[in-house]
Amino acid sequence: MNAKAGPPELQVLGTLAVLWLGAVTLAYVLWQVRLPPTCGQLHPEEGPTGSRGHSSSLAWEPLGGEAGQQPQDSCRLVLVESIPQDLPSAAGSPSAQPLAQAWLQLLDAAQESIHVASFYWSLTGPDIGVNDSSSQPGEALLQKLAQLLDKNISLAVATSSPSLTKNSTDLRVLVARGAQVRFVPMRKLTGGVLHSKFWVVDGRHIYLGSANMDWRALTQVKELGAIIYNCSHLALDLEKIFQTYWVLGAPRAVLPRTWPQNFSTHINRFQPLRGRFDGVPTTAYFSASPPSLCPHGRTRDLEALLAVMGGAREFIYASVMEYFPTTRFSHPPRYWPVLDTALRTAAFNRGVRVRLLVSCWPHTDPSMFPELRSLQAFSNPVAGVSVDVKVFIVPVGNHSNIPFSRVNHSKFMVTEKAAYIGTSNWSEDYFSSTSGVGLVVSQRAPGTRPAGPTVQEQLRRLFERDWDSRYAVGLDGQAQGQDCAWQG
Ligand SMILES: *[C@@H]1O[C@H](CO)[C@@H](O)[C@H](O)[C@H]1NC(C)=O
Ligand SMILES: *[C@@H]1O[C@H](CO)[C@@H](O)[C@H](O)[C@H]1NC(C)=O
Ligand SMILES: *[C@@H]1O[C@H](CO)[C@@H](O)[C@H](O)[C@H]1NC(C)=O
Ligand SMILES: *[C@@H]1O[C@H](CO)[C@@H](O)[C@H](O)[C@H]1NC(C)=O
Ligand SMILES: *[C@@H]1O[C@H](CO)[C@@H](O)[C@H](O)[C@H]1NC(C)=O
Ligand SMILES: *[C@@H]1O[C@H](CO)[C@@H](O)[C@H](O)[C@H]1NC(C)=O
Ligand SMILES: *[C@@H]1O[C@H](CO)[C@@H](O)[C@H](O)[C@H]1NC(C)=O
Ligand SMILES: CC(=O)N[C@H]1CO[C@H](CO)[C@@H](O)[C@@H]1O
Repeated sequence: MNAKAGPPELQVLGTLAVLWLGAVTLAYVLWQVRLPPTCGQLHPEEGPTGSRGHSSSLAWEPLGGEAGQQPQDSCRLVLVESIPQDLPSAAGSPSAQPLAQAWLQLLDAAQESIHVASFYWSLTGPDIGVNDSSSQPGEALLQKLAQLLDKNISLAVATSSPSLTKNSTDLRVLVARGAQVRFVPMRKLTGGVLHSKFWVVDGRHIYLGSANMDWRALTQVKELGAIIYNCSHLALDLEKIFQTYWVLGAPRAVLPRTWPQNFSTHINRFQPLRGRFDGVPTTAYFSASPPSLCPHGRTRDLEALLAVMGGAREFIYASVMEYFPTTRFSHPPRYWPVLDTALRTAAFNRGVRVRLLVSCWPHTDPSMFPELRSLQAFSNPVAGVSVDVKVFIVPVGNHSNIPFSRVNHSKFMVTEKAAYIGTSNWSEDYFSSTSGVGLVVSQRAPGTRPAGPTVQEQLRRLFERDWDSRYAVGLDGQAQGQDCAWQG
């Protein structure tokens, strides 16, 4: 798992570079060469079943070639975020579309079906016994879903079992209106939880991000995600991940030793979907975890992270909720330096500027701080090794009545080449037993016509906004690893 800078990696980087130039012939030749396996071996000949889902032709289409692209596939990507209430950013600073607004807009686009993969549901104040006006956007979302069910739009929900929120009535309300809900017993199946958070709407629009189906995710927690509209190729691929949960949520389901062929994918790290998003040449793929939920061709989440880190030549900026180069839930705990090593290697071997922004809130395990200080201590600017760690503290302010909120929950990483948006905390368990998904997108600014900033540029600006804000503090500052209470 530790293969980061070995020859196969270089070979793949070479492949990508060639693809950027649009030299499809050479790429095709390289494709024939045995590439290292992703979750399973790639089987280029076997097409996924289903009509519009065939992706491999598009995957190898030269950039700029519109031929063969379905007219309905004019993908459009929008970054979305939640900023906790009363956390003012500097005026004029960059921002993404507010998540609450973006979700309602996405539901407005729904005509047939909505599939939701979720950790838990808690969309109303009473669900957790809190009376606070900031629960209103969550309640509006629940109402909207109920209205869509009344309009015969189907809703299928896969969610983790046992549920975290026993008091929540959300799913019962939706089932009474006709929603289908399956509880996926991840603890029994893989020893983890279903931690994925995404939507597939009409098999053509998607949302993916850090936000739980929780009203606090809309007003009290910092979240980041992406919505991609009008992109059936990607949507049908994400739907295959949804289907893995759906079948595991059926009564008496067992983890298949090998997933049936119709779950396999051709869209992955080696063959990302290639197309134009709003006219901008784009590659994109999804990763998944744990490995047992990766059918043939699906890139593992950990592998995607390592590939994005390994590809960086200028900077790696990552925002995560927690960072442990160890296991978290297994006993006895084990050291697990995979991501830590990748960051240090990038900084040391390639002079990549590494910045890690980790969340800090009253529930933070203080044993994270020695690990963060160790990473920070690796920095040696004189020798050209630049590694910086800060913690992000959301002031509780007058919101102390709301439990488990006021925290940065986003999980993303950005380099000069790619944006990664995921759902996993950064410690071993999230990649070995917990189910998660990641989206890796890379855009190339078209030289010719004016276009907005690429997705990685947009994400870099959001990261720098947070990094430079007063809520991000260095390890020698006020966050001495004790309680992460805001004293500003
Ligand atoms: C999706 O594409 C249709 C046309 O095919 C267009 O009318 C619609 O506005 C697009 N939706 C978004 C959100 O871009
Ligand atoms: C759930 O409901 C029970 C009984 O009403 C209550 O005692 C408990 O505090 C509630 N739990 C939460 C998390 O709101
Ligand atoms: C919630 O709080 C508001 C005012 O803060 C109050 O008017 C209302 O009665 C409360 N609702 C419940 C169910 O306690
Ligand atoms: C919803 O579907 C049912 C059965 O398919 C049908 O009887 C009903 O009229 C439909 N309602 C609407 C609003 O389309
Ligand atoms: C594959 O086929 C099986 C059986 O028809 C079905 O239950 C499953 O949902 C399909 N999987 C996908 C990803 O479509
Ligand atoms: C909470 O604090 C914010 C700013 O810190 C203020 O605008 C708001 O009015 C306060 N709300 C209450 C109910 O005190
Ligand atoms: C992710 O990390 C946070 C912070 O330590 C922790 O509270 C949370 O339980 C983790 N997520 C899951 C799904 O376990
Ligand atoms: C409101 C909310 O989403 N809180 C969550 C913050 O993140 C931790 C870890 O994922 C969850 O346990 C909380 O429920």
